[in-house]
Amino acid sequence: MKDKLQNIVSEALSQINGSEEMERLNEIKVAFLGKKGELTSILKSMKDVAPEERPKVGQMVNEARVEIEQKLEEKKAAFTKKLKEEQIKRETIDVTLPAKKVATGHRHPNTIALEEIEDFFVGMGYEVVEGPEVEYDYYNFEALNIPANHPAKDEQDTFYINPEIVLRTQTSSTQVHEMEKGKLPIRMIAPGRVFRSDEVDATHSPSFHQVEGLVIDKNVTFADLKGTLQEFAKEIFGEDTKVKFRPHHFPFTEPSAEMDVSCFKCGGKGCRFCKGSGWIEILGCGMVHPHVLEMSGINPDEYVGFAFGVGLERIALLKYEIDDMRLLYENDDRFLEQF
Ligand code: 2NL
Repeated sequence: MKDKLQNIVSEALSQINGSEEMERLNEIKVAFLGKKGELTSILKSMKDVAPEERPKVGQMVNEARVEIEQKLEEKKAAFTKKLKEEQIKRETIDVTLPAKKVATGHRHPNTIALEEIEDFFVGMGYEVVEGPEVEYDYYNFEALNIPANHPAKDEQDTFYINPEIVLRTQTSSTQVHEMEKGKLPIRMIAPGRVFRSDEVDATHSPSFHQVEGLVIDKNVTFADLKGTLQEFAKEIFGEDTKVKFRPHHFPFTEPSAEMDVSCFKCGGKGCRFCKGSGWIEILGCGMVHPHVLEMSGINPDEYVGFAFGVGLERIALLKYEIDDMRLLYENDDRFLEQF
């Protein structure tokens, strides 16, 4: 009986040692320790053993079971460890490999230009104020001294919702609302979308963007206007930029001017970019017309102001040397990802 047990144990151990995968261990367990297994069959043959021998045989069978079970556990642990090691090896990440490029969005050239403009004026203590795109005719025209017979009011140029309501043609309307509030002094810029009934081409669009500026205080002079806009030009087009003011006419300012900047491409010598003149027209400006102040409830004997208006697209096109405005509205990835 003892020999028989030892044979069973050594057979079990050798099978366990020789096994090459986890599943095999289960088969061995069933074959030796299971209900119909070899050890169990020995227990069943106990009835043939003399009663005084039975405890001893029982103990031997138990020891054999424990030995086989221990060996099974050891082997199982070894398999688990090996599997884990293989998995770690398989899943190792080579941190030295180049990373996949993550596609990020790009700011639209208009946005970049606007943020630059806003940063400059906010730095000078101006407030950024936005207003409605749909306006009363009064705020868009009348309050700005634009008379009823002015060509800008023509249906050819302006989108009318009804005879009293328009899509704003400039963001001055937002500034008129600020003036009406009566909180002085005012230092503000009004950026936003404006509308004009233009055919689409390389330099026109029925909807584009403008940034207007307005300063109202006591003792404001044309020199303040010139100094402010000269610094603005340097900020946007570079430290070496020179500016030139040409007399002009706007109904809402008096005197009025247009400002040119020296060509940042050729430095003023004259090139294709500035059409040989060395100068590029940038914006319109002037001292706020006393009648405009008066209409919004500001006493022109006490307060003076200067104002200016600049086309955002014009700045973006110039700055990034884009030769067709339509590119700004098509949202073609190949265009936008260059910025
Ligand atoms: C241009 C010219 C300009 C203004 C806008 C303005 C606003 C108020 C009062 C007086 Cl509330 N003026 N705005 C003044 C001068 C020129 O824009 O060519 N813009 C693209």
